[in-house]
Order: sequence, then C-alpha cells, then structure tokens
Amino acid sequence: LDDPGLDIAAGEEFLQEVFQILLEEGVRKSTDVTQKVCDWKEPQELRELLDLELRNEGEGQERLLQRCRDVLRLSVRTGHPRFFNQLFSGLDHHALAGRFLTETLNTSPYTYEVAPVLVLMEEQVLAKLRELVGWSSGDGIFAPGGSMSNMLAMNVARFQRFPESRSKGNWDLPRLALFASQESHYSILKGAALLGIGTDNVHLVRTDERGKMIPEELEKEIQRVKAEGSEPLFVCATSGTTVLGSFDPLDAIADVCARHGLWLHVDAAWGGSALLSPQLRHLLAGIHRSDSVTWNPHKLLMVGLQCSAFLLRDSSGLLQHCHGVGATYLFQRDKFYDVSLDTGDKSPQCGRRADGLKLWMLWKAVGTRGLARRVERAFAATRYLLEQVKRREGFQLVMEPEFLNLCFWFIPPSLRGQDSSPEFWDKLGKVAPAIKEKMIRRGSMMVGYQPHGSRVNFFRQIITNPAVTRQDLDFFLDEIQELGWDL
Ligand code: ABU
Repeated sequence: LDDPGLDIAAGEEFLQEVFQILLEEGVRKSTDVTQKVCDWKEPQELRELLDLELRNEGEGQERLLQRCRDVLRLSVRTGHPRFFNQLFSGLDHHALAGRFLTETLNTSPYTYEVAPVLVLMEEQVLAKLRELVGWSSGDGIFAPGGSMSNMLAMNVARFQRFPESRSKGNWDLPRLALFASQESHYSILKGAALLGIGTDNVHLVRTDERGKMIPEELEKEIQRVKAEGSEPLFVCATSGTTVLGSFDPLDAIADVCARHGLWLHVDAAWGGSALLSPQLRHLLAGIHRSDSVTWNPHKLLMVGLQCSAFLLRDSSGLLQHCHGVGATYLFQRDKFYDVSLDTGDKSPQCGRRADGLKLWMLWKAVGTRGLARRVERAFAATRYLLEQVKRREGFQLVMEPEFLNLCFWFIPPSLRGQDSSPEFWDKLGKVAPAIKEKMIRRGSMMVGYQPHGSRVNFFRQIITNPAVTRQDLDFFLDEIQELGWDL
C-alpha cells in the first residue's frame, strides 16, 4: 500500500494513444463520406474477430489499442453523412467534447457537493428549454431517454391527483385511465405496465389520415371510459410521432383536458426541437398549456445519446414530493450551502448521468440561432429530398411530410404498372427489407423501414445531420434505385 496500485504514467500514455485513435477512427473516419457506414459481419464472425473471452490475465497496451481500433472500425458509424437509420445521427464536435468532459469527471449531478458545475449547467439548460416551451418558471430533470421521461410524467400526474398513492400504492385508487393516440410512442404502454396502472387502461385514441390525434375522438373516449367507471387521469399528446412525424393538435387537446381536469403531457421527444425555429414552432402551438413535456435534444440537436429532458410546468416542488425520499447520506438538510441545488431526489434514479453538460456546451458553441439553423437545415434537406422523390420514377410517397419523416416506397421495374392487388402489396412489402440488406452488406448507407398499420414496409428517411449535402441525398436515392432495380 506504500505505492499507488495503478501505473498512472502508463495510463496517461495509453490515453494519449487512445485519443489519437478516437480522433482518427471515431471522429474523422466516422464522418468521412468516402468511408463505409458499416462493416457488416455475421454475429459469429464478429464474436471471433473481437476475441470476446475475458481471461485471468490482462493484455498489453498494444493489444488494447488494437482493440480500441477494432471497436470503432467494426461499429456502425452513426456520425456518417449517410447514416439515416434512426431519429439521431451525426456528430457534433462541441457536444462530443461535452461528452468527454462528462465521462472524465465521472460524477452524478444528484448533489451540488459532488457536481457543482454540472448541477448549475443542468439548471440553466432546463430553464432555457422551458422558456422555449413558453414557461417562465417550472421544474425538470434529465432522464435516461424519452421513454423514462414519459413514465415520469405518468407518475407525477398520478401523484398530483392522488398524493397518497405514493405510500399506499394503487390498492385504493379508482381504475385509472390514460389516453394517447394510436401513433403514440410505445413507452406509454410500457409505463402503464411498469407503474401498475395496466396496459388495458391505456386508451389509444383514433388518429386522422396524417397520424394526428382526433380531439373529438379523445372526448368520446373519455366519456366512454367514464361511463364504464374508470377515472381519466392523463393524456399524452405527441409532437413528432416516430414513424410519420405527425404533430397532434395541442390546443384542441388542451381544451379537452381542461374540460375534464386531466393532466396533459406532450411527448415532444422528437419534435420538441422545432420550438427553436420561428419557421417551425407553429407545429407545437399550444404546448405551453401542457403540464409536462418530454424533449430529447439527443435526436434532432445532435447532442449525443442520451439527453432527454423531462420538463414540468409546476413549480411547487411536485417532482421532489413525488420521488424524493431524502436519503440522509446524500441529501442532508444541514449542509452549509443551498440544498435546493441537491436536485437528485427529484429523480427516481440515484446515480445519474450528467446529460445537461453536452447540451450546454453545444448551445454555447452555436447559440440559440445556430440550433435553430440546424433544425431549419434539416427541414430544407428533407424538402429537397421530397422534391426528388416526387420527380423520380419508381418512388412513391406514403404521405406528404409535415416535418422530417420522409416515408416512401421504392417500386422496382418488375412491379411497375401492376394493379395494386394484394399480391402487388405483398411483393412490395419485401422490397425495402431486401434493399436494406444489400445496403448494409455493401456498407454504403443505412435507412430505416417498417410496416405501418395496413401499409406494407416502406422507408422512413430522417435527416438530422447538418453534414449531409445535396450530393448525399442524390446518392441516397441513386443507391436505393440501384440496389432495388433487379428485385
Ligand atoms: N424513440 C424511438 C426512436 C427510434 C428511432 O430512432 O426510430
């Protein structure tokens, strides 16, 4: 014990090398359009290549450095300008610096004493996001993903109506009813299961042909559920649905909620960032009337996974009262500083990642205007692609996009000119998966596809990365055309 049990000098030397690898393989190559997006391997081949077994003895530095290179080389390059697979993509250098800082600090923003800088940054970032929602006060916390933020909303709504549920659980509550649209995120069902409310008590409200909740249907569903003896509690409206990118009419839904005294939560995990753009914020008109909001800057703002803000209009301490337990080893009331900065008890988590720092860093780097420009660039890129899809033979839109979700089929020559019979749709449904397999094996790009309701598989193209150029978008369509030509 006379000497440290770690070779600090060797550790630093190792890190220096790792930083070079990170910069070369993880940043430069990852964002270089001439590189592949992915280097597909079958799982067994990958297992063998990675030599995954954990042995009794450790390995030398050179071998470990090679392992770092392999991790980066064999992983999917989500920062690549031709990665369109998810609602997140791209690599922002300033946000990445924030992530490095967070990782290096290795602390939890539950108390000011162990994370003074991070707690204050989180406070600032949450206040700015609330301001964009239209609230001059309120509360909030970062959660590990939009699903968890939505679940926090459900829990807080139940606590607000039935504060005794915190101690007594669900046993003497009426049968609660939750409402969300047919297009809402699956986390509402998961949350109902997790919180003991029950998935049968989530009522999926009908949507129109654009995937927007129909407020009159919400009203009817509330009336129906009430007549059956359930107690309506919570409505989740969605601003930016996962597949179609639809925005529910928040003002009309807020009217229904106000009439029935229901908690209105807006899942703006995807679409929340439109609030930054004067040109697009109308999509969320009425959001200020909600009680809570989920907003994931890790999606459209390219902050890096993950960064999900749960925002609350209430400023009476609801979040603290709902989740706080006051562990005396963390949240001592007799500390020498302002203990309201020990915000960790507002969260059901104990250890928590400091997800605000990277957003703060990005915001400082580009400013609110820069963030808005990014959102608008993504929108403009989607409009460009939309025009190309309309112009090109063999491409068929699922619907005119309202936001960034460009959904379309590619019809190969062998299916063109055929009647839209069940056989036609059956064959068309196999096209997107076949093209996707080819593009992944080639490593040229990645884009998502899915069936949706009665619609067979179609591509969902999402552009969030400002590094994407017109050439990348032309390439994207050319590639689909080439890979799908012979199907
Ligand atoms: N919230 C789920 C989003 C998944 C996706 O990237 O499509």
